Amino acid sequence: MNHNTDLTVWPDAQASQYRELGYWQDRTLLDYFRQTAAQYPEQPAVICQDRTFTYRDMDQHIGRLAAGFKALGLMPGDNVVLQMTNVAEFYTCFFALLQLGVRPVLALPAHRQAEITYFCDHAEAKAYLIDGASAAFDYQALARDVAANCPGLQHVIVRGELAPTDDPRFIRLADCEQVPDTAQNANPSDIAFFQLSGGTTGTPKLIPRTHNDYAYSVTGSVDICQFSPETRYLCALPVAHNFPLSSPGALGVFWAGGCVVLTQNPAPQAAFELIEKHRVTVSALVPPLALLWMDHVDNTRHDLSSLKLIQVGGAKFSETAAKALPGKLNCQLQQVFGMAEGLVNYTRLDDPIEVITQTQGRPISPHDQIRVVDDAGQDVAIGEEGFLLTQGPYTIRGYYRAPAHNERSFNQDGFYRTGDIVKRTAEGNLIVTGRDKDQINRGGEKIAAEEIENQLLRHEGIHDAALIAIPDEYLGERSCAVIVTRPGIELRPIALKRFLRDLGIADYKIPDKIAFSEALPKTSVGKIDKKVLRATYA
Ligand code: AMP
Ligand code: DBH
Repeated sequence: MNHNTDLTVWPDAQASQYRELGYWQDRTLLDYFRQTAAQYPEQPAVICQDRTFTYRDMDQHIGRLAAGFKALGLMPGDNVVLQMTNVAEFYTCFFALLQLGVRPVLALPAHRQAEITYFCDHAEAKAYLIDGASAAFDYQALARDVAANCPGLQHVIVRGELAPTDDPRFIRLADCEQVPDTAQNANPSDIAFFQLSGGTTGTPKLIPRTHNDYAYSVTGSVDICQFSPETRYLCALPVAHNFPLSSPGALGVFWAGGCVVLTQNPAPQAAFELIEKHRVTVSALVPPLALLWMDHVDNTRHDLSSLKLIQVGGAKFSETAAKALPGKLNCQLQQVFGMAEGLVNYTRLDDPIEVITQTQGRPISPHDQIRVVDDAGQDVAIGEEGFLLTQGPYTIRGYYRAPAHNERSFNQDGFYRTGDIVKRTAEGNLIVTGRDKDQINRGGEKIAAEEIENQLLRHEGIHDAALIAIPDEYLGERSCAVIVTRPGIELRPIALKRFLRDLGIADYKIPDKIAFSEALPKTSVGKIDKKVLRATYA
């Protein structure tokens, strides 16, 4: 095995097998896009508010941006942080960077100074690309703070008009466009970009995805979900997230020649209007959004009859909700259980309704290896609960520059320890029943408990802190911080939330609830006993 800390490669035997099977095609992600662009140049590829981009438009923008990024000095193997809202420029920037062999870290719009600064430092990013025209948040102000703390950043590239700044590193995205350059400088078996892990540790982990492995996950997903040139996909989740990017997501749409309709606002009113206007056929939702859409569908005047399929994933969708969705939205349901590290499971469109409502589906590939094991690492029987381990043609073998963490997250045989507790049915479908990782899944948004605990412990009035999940009707889980203050100190929840926000932490990671306790319960080995805490605060 290659122990390069940047990219842990697949063993030679597997790599050759994946090539022989045709899974790894040794083409870049941009090659797939360009193939469609050549086939359907006039077809709309992306609708972004009142702008429609055909495949040819997109292709030309990509070439112009690639030329401009190259002129700025971005080189193959450089890393950059890409933080866009749901706008067409996310895809043009993404592909332009990939064309040059420059590797974007796919930050989420919710990330703030703490996260972005960490990404810039850890990846030694040369540039930071933002949506400076967002009405929802001032990303230019964020970028000024980030840039002040990251001397290694050479460019801040801004979609929209530049706000006044003395920092000469700021440049408009539109000013990057040059005479198109289509020459690629990317190696399909190399890192294409970085996804972000939901995380379980003090610092977020970067997930290196190669062209070969990612392209295969998309191609496999397109087949399973039957995307075609008729597909009109409403992207209501953040564009950079693995689910709407690749399962089959926007890339799946591009592979098939369909059209991505973007929305900044996933709420029912806005989404329903777009579904009617653009005759949307499919969308991907997290469970709380699916519930919200279901709640509002009876009161809408919009015609949703074009909808054929709603995918739900990111967190467990209850069987009750799963049963109700098809009748409510008058379309099919597909459950999707995936992870940015790789493995994606789908219920199939022709599965019996019980499978669709009661399971989270089965892997994309016949060569995804699934193990469900007990504490001792022994395989459990069908129908028994166990820890899910996996390896396969599109599941990573290691995080980026995290050797100590990799020791724990992968076993000797290269299996990724997902941290999910599942049961496998006789037909091979997985049912997610729990979690063995110290993470809160807040309606699909993952929070690493240790990351927030570390931040809380920076407060001088706090002696000890634990972040736990508490049940929530809509979100599935909410976060609760249990705090032990130092003797004689009194703290108010509102002040603590403010403290975390001032540290520049994304909003969804701020604890929903803050409770105070005299002491935290400990296990026999002296670790905080979160089971007891969860039972106490549920
Ligand atoms: P991430 O590591 O941030 O990509 O999040 C992946 C994790 O989300 C998985 O390991 C699961 O814990 C959770 N997850 C994703 N989809 C589902 C689903 N359909 N049902 C239950 N949990 C899910
Ligand atoms: O939660 C996830 O990360 C996820 C869910 C569905 C994912 O990465 C995916 C599909 O690809």
